[in-house]
Amino acid sequence: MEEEKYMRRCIQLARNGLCNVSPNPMVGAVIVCDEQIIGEGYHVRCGEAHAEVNAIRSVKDPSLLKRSTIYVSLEPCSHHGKTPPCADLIIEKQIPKIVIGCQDPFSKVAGKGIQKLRNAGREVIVGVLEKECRELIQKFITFHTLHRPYIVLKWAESADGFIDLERTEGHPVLLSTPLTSMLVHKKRAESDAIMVGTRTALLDDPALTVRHWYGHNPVRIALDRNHSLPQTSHLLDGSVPTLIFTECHRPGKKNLEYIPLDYQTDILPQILATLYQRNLQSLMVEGGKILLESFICSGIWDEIIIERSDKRLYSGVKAPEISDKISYSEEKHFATTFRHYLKRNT
Ligand code: AOF
Ligand code: ZN
Repeated sequence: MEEEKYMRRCIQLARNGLCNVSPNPMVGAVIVCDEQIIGEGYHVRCGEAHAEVNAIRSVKDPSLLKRSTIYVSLEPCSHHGKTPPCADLIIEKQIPKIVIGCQDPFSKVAGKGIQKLRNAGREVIVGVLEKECRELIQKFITFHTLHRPYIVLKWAESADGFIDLERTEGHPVLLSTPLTSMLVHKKRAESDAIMVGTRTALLDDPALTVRHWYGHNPVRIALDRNHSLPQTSHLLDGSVPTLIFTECHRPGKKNLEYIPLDYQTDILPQILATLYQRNLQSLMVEGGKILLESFICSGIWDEIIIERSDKRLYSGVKAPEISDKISYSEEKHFATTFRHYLKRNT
């Protein structure tokens, strides 16, 4: 089908915005006249022009717009955000037909862009490759419909199912390989925030930065109820924006903020509400067992990525158990198997 072919191109274009558009969604647009693509564009970076604007700008002969169709993976926006409404631009340029992948879940748009175009007498088709277009912006959809970040739980485990040796100090066992580290750092670069529990922060002293892949560092988050992290911890070094959840407030410094939680009630909803308020659209949780299990037990997660090594540990900290396995796939990278669980909450 022609419509699907052009929508597939929109999705392909949109993916170029990965890592740069959050908290906006990835969006791609294609302009077709006489069965020829005359313009293409995608949303490059949050705060900059939307996909439709870039596609319209790329058209060499603007007089063709009056008899063209614009394909766009997401409903054109109808509101004034950091940029003006795309629906208005499409109307102004007199583009007669608009083919849309899926509706925008953002409450300021949510159908109003489609309505605006229809009110202006344009032919609007909605839902071409809808499933794929929604998949493309799953993090954005989760954030706007569930009012919490999209949550990826990640751990590495041994062939016999341990995530670490029992220890009070000393180094963690290395289950990752240079190749799997690259894949994990790629996932970090795609996240807005990354989080660890107190024990992991203390014992591993992780930097939680993106080093083995290209891309921005996510906001670092750690739990430290009693301010037990030493000042020499990597997480407190001020190199990357970092939030530390504690029981008692303490003044922060550049790139370091302490946020008090009420430990008399469940802290998970409080943490997620804070991240939502701060527009952090996705969160990767990298351990340890207690924190991972608190997400699993409360059913609050969207993806689980397990890096299963071929090494055996014979004893140690047992890997968390997943209670509700919705969809599952496996991928092999030399000796390591990546297990991937996906839950569709939206
Ligand atoms: C589109 N095309 O390429 C994108 C859209 O603050 P702004 O102006 O950048 O608006 C952000 C909102 O616009 C975002 O929350 C989402 O609803 C929509 N994103 N819309 O027509 C695009 N990125
Ligand atoms: Zn727009």
